[in-house]
Amino acid sequence: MSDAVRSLLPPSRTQGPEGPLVMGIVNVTPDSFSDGGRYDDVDAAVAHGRALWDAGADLLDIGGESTRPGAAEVGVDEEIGRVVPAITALRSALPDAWISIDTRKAAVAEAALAAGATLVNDVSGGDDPGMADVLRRHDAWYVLMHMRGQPATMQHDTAYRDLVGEVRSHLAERLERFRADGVPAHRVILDPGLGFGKAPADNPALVAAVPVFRSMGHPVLIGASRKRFVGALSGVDDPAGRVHGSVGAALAAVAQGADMLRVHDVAATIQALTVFRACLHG
Ligand code: HH2
Repeated sequence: MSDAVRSLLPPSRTQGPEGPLVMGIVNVTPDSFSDGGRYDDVDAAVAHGRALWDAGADLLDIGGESTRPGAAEVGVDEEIGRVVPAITALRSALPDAWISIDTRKAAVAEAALAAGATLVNDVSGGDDPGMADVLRRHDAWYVLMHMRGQPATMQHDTAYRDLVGEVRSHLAERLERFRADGVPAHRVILDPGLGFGKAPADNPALVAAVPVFRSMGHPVLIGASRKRFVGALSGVDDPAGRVHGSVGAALAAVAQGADMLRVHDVAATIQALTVFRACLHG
């Protein structure tokens, strides 16, 4: 784990100082691909966040807009109305928890940071020109993810000449832009964006390429959880049934040096990580 990410460790961390940070997913949406409609009222979101926290999550990632392929866009006010009450309630229920906001919109990031979030998880990697200013003013952490196109269209063209090289240079360009806009570089985490404008075979290739992304000098996050490529590799259609395959992808990402994992199934991931690390190092 990189020193930068180590400073995000919550005091109550259950896994000890080594190993990746585990970001538990709390989607307060009606339509997320694997858990839409399950946690979209404040009580359900808090109960789910508490369960993930008790299972050992280091951060809770609150999302108010599905980014599954073909998902409809959500307006700023509606997204704020979904995420801010959940963040406020989670902040008071779990004061030690780090909260991350999964949004592409600077105005939503602003409202979420004001409500107590610490990190902005942006699957667009900074498409909103106002994002840098929000990050700078709040001194926020930022996940800069690679996506080609928009969620509505991202699976229309998934051909790359040089997959890893193109993802790397896109991330490098965006990093440079954020640096020029005064965003503190030591708070930026990179993510190659599994499933976002990628063909099925691209996703394992990006996990195997974690060392390439880490060589850019930033921590790396991998989000494989319950995704379609896991289903394709394992022959499981139902996203909720892809836990074992997702854990397999998570362990491979960690073996390649990933610093953070974004997962739905925190308990299963942490159990596997604990045994994996013990056996890897003897
Ligand atoms: N994947 C999803 C959403 N946000 N953020 C990062 N940094 N990396 C990812 O791989 C990533 C992400 C998609 O998963 P989910 O939130 O479960 O689904 P939906 O977008 O349908 O809400």
